Amino acid sequence: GEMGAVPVSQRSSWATFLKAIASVSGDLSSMTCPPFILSPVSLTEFPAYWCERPELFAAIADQKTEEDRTLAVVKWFISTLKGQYTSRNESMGSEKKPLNPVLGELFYGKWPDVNGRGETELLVEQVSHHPPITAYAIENKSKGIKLVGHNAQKTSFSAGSIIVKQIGHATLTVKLPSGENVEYLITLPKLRIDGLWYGSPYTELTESSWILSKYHVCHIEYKGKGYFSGKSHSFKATLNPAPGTGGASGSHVIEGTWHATSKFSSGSKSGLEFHNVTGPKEEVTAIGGEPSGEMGDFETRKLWNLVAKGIREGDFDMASREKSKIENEQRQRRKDEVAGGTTWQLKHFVHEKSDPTYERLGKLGKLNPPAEDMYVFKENWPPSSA
Ligand code: HCR
Repeated sequence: GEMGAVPVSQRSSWATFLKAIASVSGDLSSMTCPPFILSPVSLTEFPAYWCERPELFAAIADQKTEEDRTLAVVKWFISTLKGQYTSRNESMGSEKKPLNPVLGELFYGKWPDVNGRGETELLVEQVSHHPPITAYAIENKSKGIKLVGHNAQKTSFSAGSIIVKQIGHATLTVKLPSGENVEYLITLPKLRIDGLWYGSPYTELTESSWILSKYHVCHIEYKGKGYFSGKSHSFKATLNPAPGTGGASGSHVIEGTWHATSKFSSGSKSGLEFHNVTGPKEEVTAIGGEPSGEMGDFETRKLWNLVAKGIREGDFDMASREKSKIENEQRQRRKDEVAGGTTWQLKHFVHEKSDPTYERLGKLGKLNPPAEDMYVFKENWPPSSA
């Protein structure tokens, strides 16, 4: 077929890129792409997609029963998928290659308190460069809800598509009025990026992911065109009581398309609307992380400012010059560390080899792998203004 969406002058470089990804597998992040497919946004901004419907996040805390709470978690989770996986197609015309964050890159943001839902804070840190790993914490303190997670990607190429296996997980902790903390382990779906040859990549979700707590097991299956309902972006979530809870609540099935709406059925009730993301979302407000309220040199929008400007305005010479500056600076830092016998210190997270919550709750979904590492959030943010 024709490379319809690729500017004529970039077609041979796009073909070269596609041939290269077919042979390089594992990490696409540092591969050079033709300009038309570059995004001016760094991957450190992506965790904001978890909370673009802050009222759904806050609503988790307002539920009275374990079952309603789990359903609220599932509803919030499903409602994040549209932003996570289709928003670049809406804002930039297709999926694009995000900026590859540097080690220690930071992003801070918040969603304001509206109608008593409480303020939600976001903090992101790039905790590894090779391979790229991003850690984040999102917290609504007034509601007692906190999401902490990290993610990395392992990419491969199959039948003309990029397959992205997501590594990492998130844990949502809800502090109940009784003082009890309920944890939900959230795993991440697999992605297939199609439309590559034409130069208009888009994402479809495949296989399945889980939301696991000591009370409930929710398995979410993803299918594209031609399955379940025949529609793109379809999913089917099955929610059951966790083994050993005595089946205190029934089984529920939620089906629909994650970028639009879904329906809930349970026992005699069926066909009730479950989630609906056809309405507006609320983008995060970026904030400076310095005590003065300014952005520091490692904060993504300051660090990549000129690269992003070049990409947005079509000045790719400036973009690539400024990108080289950042990369050279990074190489020099790593050399200096080796020479000085020091290592980079993370600001907000501590890396641990295992995650007890993942191991404990993961058994309920027979997760593979049965164990994963974690980045523990140091909870020292924001610095208390004395
Ligand atoms: C795979 C991907 C980078 C990673 C992006 C992730 C998985 C990051 C975590 C978010 O929570 C969800 C998310 C959404 C994105 O769909 C996914 C990106 C899609 C493309 C990008 C590749 C590294 C770029 C491939 C290059 C192509 C587009 C030319």
